Amino acid sequence: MAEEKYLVALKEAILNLDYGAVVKAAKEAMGAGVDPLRAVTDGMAPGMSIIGEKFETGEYYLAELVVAGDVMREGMKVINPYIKEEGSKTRKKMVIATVEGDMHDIGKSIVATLLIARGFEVVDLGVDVPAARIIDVVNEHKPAILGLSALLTVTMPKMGEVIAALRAAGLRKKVKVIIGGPSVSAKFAEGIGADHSSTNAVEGVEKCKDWVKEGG
Ligand code: B12
Repeated sequence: MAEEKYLVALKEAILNLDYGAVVKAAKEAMGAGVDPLRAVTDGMAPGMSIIGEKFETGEYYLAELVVAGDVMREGMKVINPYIKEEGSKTRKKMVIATVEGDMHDIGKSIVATLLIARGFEVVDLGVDVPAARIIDVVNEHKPAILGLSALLTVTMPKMGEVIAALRAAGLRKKVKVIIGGPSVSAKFAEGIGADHSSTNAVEGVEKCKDWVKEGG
């Protein structure tokens, strides 16, 4: 299929840690009318996964991880303006954050991008966000959904701390909580009292969409 060659070029630009190539591939893909969401989820994201595997096997070091993250961000900068926001009369709010102690933001940013494309108003708090700050923002913005991201085994329990803090503040029943990251599971979500867990941005965003549809 015609889109495939553009997706492969994006993936290879990430794998080659090549800023120039990712910008070029992203511009060419957008120029050719490739679906911008596919460019992210089926082009650049699979490249990032392979970089992760190379890090795990010792072929790549931390320096390469940092560069790969930056290269992906450069690609996102080109693609983001092409992502059309779905028309929605009452835009539902969503707050999203990577929990305290965790600096990984690529997956969370993809989720935020997809949410905006699906008609949500997104308050993205960034990375390394303490529970107290998340509670303050939920109090202030009153979102329909709170999304939490954690990639490290040591920071996953922080998502449970946020939910406990929501409960303590009397906010838990007012907001749905979705957790995400490569190691989350339905069992883990149940254990910490989250409503849903997702290892995949597209699936997670569909769940959010279903929730707000149900809620009217
Ligand atoms: C890039 C990367 C980094 C970059 C991050 C750059 C950035 N700006 O984000 C840098 C170099 C900073 C980094 C640092 C570290 N990293 Co790192 N990193 C990775 C790597 C290679 C890729 C992560 C990534 O971006 N993947 C691509 C995205 C698209 O996937 P994703 O994050 O999983 O997100 C998807 C889903 O999980 C889901 N999702 C994610 N969040 C959410 C949230 C919601 C609400 C929903 C619905 C869905 C969702 O949707 C996304 C798209 O489908 C992974 C390895 C891997 N295979 O994943 C290691 C990895 C996560 N890192 C690891 C480690 C150990 C570290 C360090 C401790 C290394 C060190 N020795 O210092 C530090 C920790 C820093 C910190 N305090 O956070 C380990 C974690 C092991 C563990 N289980 O705890 C991994 C698994 C590598 C490994 N095998 O050792 N890292």
